[in-house]
Amino acid sequence: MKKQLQELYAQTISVIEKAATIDELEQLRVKVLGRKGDLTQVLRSLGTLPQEERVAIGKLSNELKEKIESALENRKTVLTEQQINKLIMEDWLDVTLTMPGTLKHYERGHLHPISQIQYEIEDIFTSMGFEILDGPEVETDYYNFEALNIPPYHPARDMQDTFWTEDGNLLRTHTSAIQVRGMERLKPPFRVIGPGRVFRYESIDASHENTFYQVEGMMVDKDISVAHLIYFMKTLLKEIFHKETTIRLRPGYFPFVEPGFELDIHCLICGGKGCSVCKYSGWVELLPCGLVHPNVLRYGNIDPDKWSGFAFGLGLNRLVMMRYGINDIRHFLSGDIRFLYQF
Ligand code: FA5
Repeated sequence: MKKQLQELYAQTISVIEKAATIDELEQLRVKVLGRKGDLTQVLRSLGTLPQEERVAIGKLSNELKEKIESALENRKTVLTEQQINKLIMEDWLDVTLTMPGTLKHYERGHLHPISQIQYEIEDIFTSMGFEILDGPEVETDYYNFEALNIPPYHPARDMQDTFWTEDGNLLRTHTSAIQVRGMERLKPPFRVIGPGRVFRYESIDASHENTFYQVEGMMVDKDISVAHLIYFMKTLLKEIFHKETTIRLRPGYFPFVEPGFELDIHCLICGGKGCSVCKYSGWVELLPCGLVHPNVLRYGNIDPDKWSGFAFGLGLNRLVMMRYGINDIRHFLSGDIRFLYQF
């Protein structure tokens, strides 16, 4: 029996050394040391041996069992290390890898065309001494309408229908709300612009969105006149289009300015021939403006007998459309990456 045990041991050790996977080791462990394993059977049969032999064979069996267990453990450690090294070699990732490399196409993002032009406008106005203001997109009725000389009963509210929250606030319909907040905070003289996103309950077409961008502008000083207003508007358009553009100024009604104007630009999509963007009129409404109404100055705690000002509300989407010849406002929010890649 001693010889049989030693052969079993030698055989087991040789298989352990050759085992290539942890699974193979486990199968071997079950075959030799499991409940019905070869060595377990020997230990079970000890009772049939004479006393002397039983002690010697029992001792030997236990020694060999311990040696096999430790050989299994050692081999398992070696195989685990090999497996980890293999994974490291095969599955590694070079986090410093950029083009040129295995990546065929490396996409770089860029600013949306509306942001690009907004930043250009901010540069133009800051170079002329204007400060940039911000305001909340969810506004109160007071800042969006009331302080702009549009009381609750005023029909001008109908032109700017919007989305209301359950607590009586609204998604601002124009950036003019920013000028009211600005007047409360600043002491005249001052010059500010307020770019931002605005919302309206609107029928969508080639030149109307329900979510679009405006840039508000306001200058309050002594003896501000329409001449100042036209100077700043012309400077803005010249800087943006890098060429003379044909504009027209016509009377326009906004309760917060008096007199009020609509500044239209000759449609650059169709060259004035008529298209869906200019509604076949050859002109695009771009820049309503006017001299600030005395009531609005009073709401902003500014004395209209001492100070006067102009204000404008530029339609940013339409300006970008004119600059790049974009023939439908819906492209801006379409999320179509082929559109965005062009800018
Ligand atoms: C206003 O929003 C006034 N707050 C502008 C203003 C400010 C007048 C200061 C006087 C003094 P209006 O609703 O016309 O005005 O909008 C201004 C510009 O936003 C329009 O000329 C147009 O270019 C753009 N706009 C208006 N509605 C839409 C729309 N649904 N989609 C895209 N652009 C629009």
